[in-house]
Amino acid sequence: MAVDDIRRMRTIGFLAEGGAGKTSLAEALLYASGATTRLGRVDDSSSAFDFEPEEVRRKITLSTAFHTLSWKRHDFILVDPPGYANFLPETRYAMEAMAGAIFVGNPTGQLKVESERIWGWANDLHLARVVYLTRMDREEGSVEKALSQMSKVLDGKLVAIQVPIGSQANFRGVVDLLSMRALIFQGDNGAVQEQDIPTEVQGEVDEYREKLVEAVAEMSDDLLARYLEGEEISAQELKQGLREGVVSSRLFPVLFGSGLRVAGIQPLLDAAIDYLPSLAERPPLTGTHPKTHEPVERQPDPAAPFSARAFKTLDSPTGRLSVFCVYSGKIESDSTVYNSTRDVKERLGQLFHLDGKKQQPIASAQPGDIVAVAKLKETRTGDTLCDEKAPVIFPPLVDFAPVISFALGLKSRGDEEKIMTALHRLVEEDPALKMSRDPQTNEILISGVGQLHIEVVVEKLKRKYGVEVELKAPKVPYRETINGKAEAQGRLKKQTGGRGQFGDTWIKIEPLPRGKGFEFVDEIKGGAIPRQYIPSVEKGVVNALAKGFLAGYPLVDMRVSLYDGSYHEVDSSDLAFQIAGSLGVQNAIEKARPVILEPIMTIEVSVPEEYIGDITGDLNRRRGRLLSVDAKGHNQIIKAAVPMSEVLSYAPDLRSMTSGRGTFQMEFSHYEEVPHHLVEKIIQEAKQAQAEQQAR
Ligand SMILES: Nc1nc2c(ncn2[C@@H]2O[C@H](COP(=O)(O)OP(=O)(O)OP(=O)(O)O)[C@@H](O)[C@H]2O)c(=O)[nH]1
Ligand SMILES: [Mg+2]
Repeated sequence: MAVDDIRRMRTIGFLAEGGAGKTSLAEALLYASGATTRLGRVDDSSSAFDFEPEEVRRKITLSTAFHTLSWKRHDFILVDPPGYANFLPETRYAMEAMAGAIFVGNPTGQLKVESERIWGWANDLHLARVVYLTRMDREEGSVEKALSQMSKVLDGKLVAIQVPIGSQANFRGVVDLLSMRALIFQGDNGAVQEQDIPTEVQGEVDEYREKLVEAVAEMSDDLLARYLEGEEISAQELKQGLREGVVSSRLFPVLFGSGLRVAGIQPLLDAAIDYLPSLAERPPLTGTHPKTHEPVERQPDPAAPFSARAFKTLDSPTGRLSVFCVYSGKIESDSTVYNSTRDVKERLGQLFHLDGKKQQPIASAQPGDIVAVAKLKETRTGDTLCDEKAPVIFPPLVDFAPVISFALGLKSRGDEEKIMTALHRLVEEDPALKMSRDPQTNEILISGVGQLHIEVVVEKLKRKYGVEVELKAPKVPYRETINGKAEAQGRLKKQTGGRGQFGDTWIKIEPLPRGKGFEFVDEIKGGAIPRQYIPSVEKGVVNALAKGFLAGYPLVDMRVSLYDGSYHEVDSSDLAFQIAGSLGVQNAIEKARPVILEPIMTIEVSVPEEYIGDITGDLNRRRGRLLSVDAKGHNQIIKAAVPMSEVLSYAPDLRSMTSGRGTFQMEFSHYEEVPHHLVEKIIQEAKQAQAEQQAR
């Protein structure tokens, strides 16, 4: 691929909830454009995008994959990320590389919460989108139903630019509302033939053409005035106005088809060219200068200084592969760039485009390109690469806090080092995976987005690095907090041999809303405590909060204010004030009604109708709160909020309750106060664990 004009490039992502049909649609685009000679399918494991063994086995996308194609003198790079909740960090990172996106829905208009979440991220990034409703061969629906359903949850103006002809087995074509011609599907490769509009859809066509013209006219005062005066708006003006609406993410055109049947695919390729922007039409990217910290802008222009961001790392059989998107300038194979995040130079070897797992060597890359390069020494996911003479650092990637943790049981002690090395490499690949040591038990902990995320990690450990581990029930990350306000003194006065230790603090504490964490406020006036000891007090407070009060769990969601105190010219020290701060906050907590918080998960259980009673009854016994029950195909989706401590081993329980027919997904939602009658039990268990630890 060698495009001289970057306006003829389309770097396009597929966005939607899990199982929507993104990968199937991407395969259809490859096939229809001639990039592949056979249609790859998720269901028979022949997709170029889902190639990792863990993906093939589950038939879902776990990791973003890429492919190039050419269509009508435009070069596309397709970006196919996951959609299931457990893998959304990967999706979010891939969105940094997209210049535009195809949002995948279906003609029923039903969308899951993951779709809503991804749509929200796309809004944050001002990402231009066309909406493609796939599964027309299967699902019953209509323009009216799809648009009204989707409009309930997606903010943004959806506007049909096609009306489907027939549905399900009888789905045969679409009417293009711009050209006002019917496009009838021909053969199996997504081609269409133009015909007159069939009379059966004429009414619907007139209705949605009118809505389309109106929506476009509203984009500009001039067009609106002419439209209101009844003047005809030309096809060219309509297309131009629509493009402006899409590029500025004010309009979202809706198309119909079927990825699996390769139906309505050429019109989608055309729409991607006509309406989605290249990177050149995207706003400049803002970063900061690494030395001066002044804001720096990078225009998506090949003539500008080079800048790029590594947004993905792959541990491939041939070594580590860094994938980056070029935002500005040009870069050639075998050149040296500057990693501004780490302040090191990196020598790039051969640059590649990725076609699934295949690497295609390229000589150079420019804005809009997604490029892979092997064996970078220092570069990690999220780092900025740039021209050393014009340095910039782009903002770091969004951090996803882990919500579920497991302790790793090792098959043999000697494996420990091997596992640590392997885990380090997996963490490099997957920033949402965190690894730590339990300070109490010294066990290796891995934390991630959900059960499935962690299970996949365990499989990869075995396949890629030959290490086997067992997952042990995650420990519940309880927290503590306070329900009331209090003030107290913390005073240390000791005479140790010669020199004494003196520190005296007055501390006020009050609760903050859930999720607000910890705030320290310095309200010392008139030098009651010298400046240099204020950080000492804060450090003492932080240490005390980390140790917990009731059961040893960290205290959160509170404001601690230091408002008075006293000191001694000779005997005061950093340490004395740390201890005084720690004592002060502990004395205050005692009076501020301390409580224990527990993590609450949202769980979505999918079961056949006959199990609803059993499942909801069981969730009830687990202190769950039912949120909704909705039909989805042949199954019912039960949604509930349930304390994490009650669902630590839900997977086997659900399996036995439903003879293996139920599935579930779980995600951290928020923290809530533990009911009174359970507090004592948690305190006792924590004490026992501490005692066992000390006995060891
Ligand atoms: N009938 C029909 N089935 C489809 C269509 N598109 C996808 N499917 C099926 O839906 C299932 C999921 O399709 P995928 O393409 O893997 O969906 P996805 O959005 O990539 O899923 P994840 O990447 O795992 O989030 C597969 O069994 C597909 O065969 C379609 O247009 N019609
Ligand atoms: Mg997929």
